[in-house]
Amino acid sequence: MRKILILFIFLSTLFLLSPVSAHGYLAQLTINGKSYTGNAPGAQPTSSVIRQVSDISPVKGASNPDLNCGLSAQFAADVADANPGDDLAFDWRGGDDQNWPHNTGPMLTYMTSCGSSSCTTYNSSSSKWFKIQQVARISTGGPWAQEAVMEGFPANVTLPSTLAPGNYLIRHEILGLQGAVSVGGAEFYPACSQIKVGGSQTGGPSEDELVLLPGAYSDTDPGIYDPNVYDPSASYTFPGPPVAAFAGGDASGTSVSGDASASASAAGSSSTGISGSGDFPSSSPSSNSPGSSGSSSSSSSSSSSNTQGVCKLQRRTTSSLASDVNSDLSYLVKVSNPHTHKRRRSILTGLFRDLALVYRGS
Ligand SMILES: *[C@@H]1O[C@H](CO)[C@@H](O)[C@H](O)[C@H]1NC(C)=O
Ligand SMILES: *[C@@H]1O[C@H](CO)[C@@H](O)[C@H](O)[C@H]1NC(C)=O
Ligand SMILES: [Cu+2]
Repeated sequence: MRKILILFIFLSTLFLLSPVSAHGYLAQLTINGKSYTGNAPGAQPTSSVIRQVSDISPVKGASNPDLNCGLSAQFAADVADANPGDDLAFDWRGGDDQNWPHNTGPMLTYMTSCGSSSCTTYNSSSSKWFKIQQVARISTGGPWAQEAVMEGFPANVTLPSTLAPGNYLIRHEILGLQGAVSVGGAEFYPACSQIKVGGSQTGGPSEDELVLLPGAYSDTDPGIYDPNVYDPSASYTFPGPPVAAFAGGDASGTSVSGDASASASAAGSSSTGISGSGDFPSSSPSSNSPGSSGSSSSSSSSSSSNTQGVCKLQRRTTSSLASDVNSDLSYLVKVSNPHTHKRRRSILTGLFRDLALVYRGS
């Protein structure tokens, strides 16, 4: 009886203390000091420049169609004005507008042209994307840049200073690699924002820098399945194409370990599936490739096996506080999963210690 009582107290405490926002979404984009609010997943959408996603959970599986702009991303009603060289700040939040919960994995930024009309109804599912920036650990042996986001700071991106004017989607992506020691464990968090770039620059990507999303990644890419992800001195290989040369190339990344060769081959393998939907300024070497087929023939054999269980359970447990013993137990099992956040682990360790003391004293 006493054991059951203690277990009950333990479970109740656990549910009251446990952070529920294990995942998150792009809550705000700031361009040169002007802020645009994003709609939380599930919220009645208000006019925004950020495409609303359906859930704070990650996209799982490198060939998942939602890798494009996030889970069931919807068109947004507004467009933000921007100029080449502008500073962008992406403010990611956890589900309850707490801080972003992850600190492991890179952040990558892509863009695609929406063509001659505004991005408000542009479907980018077969669009060609180029990379403008990527960050991993801030230095060899240092924390991932993503850790600053966990501490409440936005992720910073600068628009290429020679970017040609036009309508663009800018896709900021966080990879949650806390589970990347197993194939399929990586969490993808892409978020697309609609911008209109002014000015009179002429820069753009070259054809071989363009990729499909999904298409550019595979679940077994070294930067997606990464057994050394927790080794601070291990080098990191970014997935996807290199940063476009006009945006500074890979040298522009703050990461010490951008790897153009590995990622170039990944991009190359998907390039047969690129359709001609991106139209860049004529000055750019990348005019459309009309002959190519539009079908996304991503060769990655990724299992899109759904491993979102942890997130689902966490939300279920809060909505039905300690009612369903089965989900409580599976929740406890999940706690030992490497996916689980460090902070939660330390809370749990503390709780277990306290309970052990109470129990022994009885
Ligand atoms: C874009 O097209 C894809 C493929 O047809 C579709 O699944 C998706 O819902 C479309 N996106 C929007 C926002 O309409
Ligand atoms: C973005 O810039 C701000 C201001 O300089 C800084 O405090 C923050 O740490 C930066 N974010 C990241 C992820 O490095
Ligand atoms: Cu998460």
